[in-house]
Amino acid sequence: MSDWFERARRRIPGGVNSPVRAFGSVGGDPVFVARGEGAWIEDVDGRRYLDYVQSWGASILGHAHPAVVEAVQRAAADGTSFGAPTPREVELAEAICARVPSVEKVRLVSSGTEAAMTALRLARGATGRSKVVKFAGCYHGHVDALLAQAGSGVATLGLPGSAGVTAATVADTVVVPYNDLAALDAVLAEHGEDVAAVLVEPVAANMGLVPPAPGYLEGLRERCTRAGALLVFDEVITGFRVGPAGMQGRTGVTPDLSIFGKVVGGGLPLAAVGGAAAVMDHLAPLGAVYQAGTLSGNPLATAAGLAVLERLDDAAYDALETTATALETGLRAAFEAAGAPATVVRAHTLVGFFFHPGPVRGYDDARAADHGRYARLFHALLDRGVYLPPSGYEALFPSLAHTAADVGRTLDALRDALAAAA
Ligand code: KE4
Repeated sequence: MSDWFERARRRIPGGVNSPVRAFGSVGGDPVFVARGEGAWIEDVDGRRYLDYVQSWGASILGHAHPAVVEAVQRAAADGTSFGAPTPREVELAEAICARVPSVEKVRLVSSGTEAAMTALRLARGATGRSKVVKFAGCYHGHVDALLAQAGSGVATLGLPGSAGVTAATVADTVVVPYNDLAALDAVLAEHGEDVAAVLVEPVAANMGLVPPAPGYLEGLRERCTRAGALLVFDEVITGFRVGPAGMQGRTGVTPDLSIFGKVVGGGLPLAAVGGAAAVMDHLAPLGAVYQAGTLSGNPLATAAGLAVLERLDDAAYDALETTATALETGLRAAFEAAGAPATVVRAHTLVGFFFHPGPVRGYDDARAADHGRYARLFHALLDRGVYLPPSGYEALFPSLAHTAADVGRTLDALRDALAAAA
């Protein structure tokens, strides 16, 4: 065990500040990162890795992008936080609204969890309804009411998905399978009048990468409109990643509320919840839905977010999609050549794969994949200088700093790792 991990475990539960970092899904000790630059990270022992985690998608320009570093340094020199409104929060709110037509107003917070929690409370406050529907395998942060798993059968109320979450807290949470409109119909038939929100990742990326089936998002939109429930897109991963207006921009399906994170904060603690003014104005101090945060709209995070958004033009998204496509094609060819039954998925600029013959339509399929094989490949690639997400239930996040040569290097390492594993 590395010295740092040993030291960390003495003072931090599991040695990490977020469970997925502990390598629990893949085994072994986590890499302790000393620094990052572009597509690369360097560990405390000086080993370098091509990084496909990129702070779970936040570092879309790559690590330590000079424009982001300079924007944060300049902001820090003027003070790190005031607990008072600042111009840059307005500029970032305007930048989000300019990119996402469905967002007329936005509230900035410090994490995706906080954005999801706010969206949930806002949906309930705005509709006066209690139930919220989420989808098995989708993750929206560690909000108590959303740490629920599908009860037996599909339309039963949620069961606590974590210790410390009471049955009462998830009593109004209904969990149904992703990509299954009939399951949602059953829920709406039973609870429709009392459903405040249907919360969905428009591309699921927390059960591995599972795109919506054709017509699925349109089906959610139609059903929410009919039931009077708010459709909430959790675009924490897809927002500003798959395009300037996230999946709602790519599909033309317009949610009533959206939550954003990661990219929009440029790797600093910032997330956002946005939507029509008629809904957003229910938030305090205007409305009766309370929500607050000491560091919300933080001057450093808004500087980083603006520095990133202004560099995400059409050419950037084209370049990112080219990189993602090269990865997808190369992964598929390498697995086929190695005779490894795998399903490679690309959702615009996001890439993922399962050791599963496919199709992978939802959480049950994702869990049936060979995660032991993923773990072995993870370490074989780590030994070859490629750092994949330390879990088969995540997605790969190529950045704008990943060059064609980096993708080539990645695929060379993959072919070598698969041959060694054979
Ligand atoms: P945070 O509270 O971790 O900032 O965001 C929660 C969240 C909300 N919605 C979606 C779609 C998300 O993917 C996330 C967080 N993503 C995970 C990785 N897939 C964060 C990694 C971690 O937990 O350390």
